[in-house]
Amino acid sequence: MSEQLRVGMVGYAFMGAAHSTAWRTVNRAFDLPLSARMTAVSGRSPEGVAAAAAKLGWDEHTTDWRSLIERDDIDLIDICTPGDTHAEIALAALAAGKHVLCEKPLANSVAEARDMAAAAAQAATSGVLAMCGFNYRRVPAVALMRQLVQEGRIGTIRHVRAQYLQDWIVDPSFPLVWRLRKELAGSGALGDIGAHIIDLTQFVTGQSISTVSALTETFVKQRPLTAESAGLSASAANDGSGLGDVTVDDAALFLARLDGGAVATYEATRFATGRKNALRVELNGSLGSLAFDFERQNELEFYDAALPSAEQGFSRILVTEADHPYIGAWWPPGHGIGYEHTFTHEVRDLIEAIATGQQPTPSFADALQVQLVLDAVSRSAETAQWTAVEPALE
Ligand code: SOE
Repeated sequence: MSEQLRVGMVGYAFMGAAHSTAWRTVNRAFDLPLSARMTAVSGRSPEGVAAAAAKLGWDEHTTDWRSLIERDDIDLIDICTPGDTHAEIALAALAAGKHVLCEKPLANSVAEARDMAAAAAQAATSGVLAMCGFNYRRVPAVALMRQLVQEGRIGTIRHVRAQYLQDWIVDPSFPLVWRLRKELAGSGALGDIGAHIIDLTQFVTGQSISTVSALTETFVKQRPLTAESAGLSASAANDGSGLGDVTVDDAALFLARLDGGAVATYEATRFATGRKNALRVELNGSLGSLAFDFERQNELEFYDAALPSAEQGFSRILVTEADHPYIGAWWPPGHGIGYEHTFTHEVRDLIEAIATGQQPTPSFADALQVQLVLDAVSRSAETAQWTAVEPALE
């Protein structure tokens, strides 16, 4: 039996369930130097956290996240709470010498993200490691996309076209859940799903966004109040408690320049009726193009302009073969994988990094850079001006 990595998880809703699945399956799929142990989960509701622990497979449960950090038999704190609590929990965990996995976006403000990145850099000097959970980096087709870019297969990247389209709040009677409240979520579509395409495009291109020109819109300005801390599947409130203000964006669109010379368009919206989880990225380079759509996540489109012209055309690579990133751990060729596997791959890479003392990616510094882009987009939308992304180092 390998040495253990004992995990304490804070939060048990959608992301908590996804992370639990990952911790539960990672050692079954991958041979790793450390074996994940689901030691304890915390949450605010005593009944809720007890039920979650039983359902998701945690050994113990508590309503006090600080008690997880105080325990000697926990090595890593996994933060799956709304953004308003990330900084406090992560800073406390790092100060106590616990490794940290923190859901995206890293924080609700640049100031918090800077504090977290500084604390992570400090902790790393004594071998305590932190990672931010941008799970879509670990879709095999996305990892293959990055690999092909790095191998020079599409040459110099000229265009980046990125969209993240959902439709779960199109109905104006959908309640005012935490993701629609700025004090809890930081921002709306921008931080929740725009952050993913910012991270993902920077990851696959190896270029960073330097300037942006943005607009944001809130289409439905008030929604039924809800007592639940529910997420995407919340039902409309009918308790007569009235309407509350939506304080975040429903959609965020921006143009950008990347520091490697590419120009880019980004669109993040929860009002793309009929689009459920359409995270799409297309890259056009001097030697070819690559395109990915999460609604067809086991596929990658590749146009190879190096082929004789009579043979050129977008080809559809089925990313289900043993020599594709991560795939060899799963099913026989051609069978494909799903959303939950991205989280399993994430914790697989995190465990490897911890076991070998390497910095896992995306680091808190990488996630701070995403936060700086989110901030530039918000400022640009407010001022209607092209806006530079602040440097990470002050
Ligand atoms: C809601 O928009 C959400 O759950 C995001 O918070 C996740 O990060 C994304 O993976 C799916 O959609």
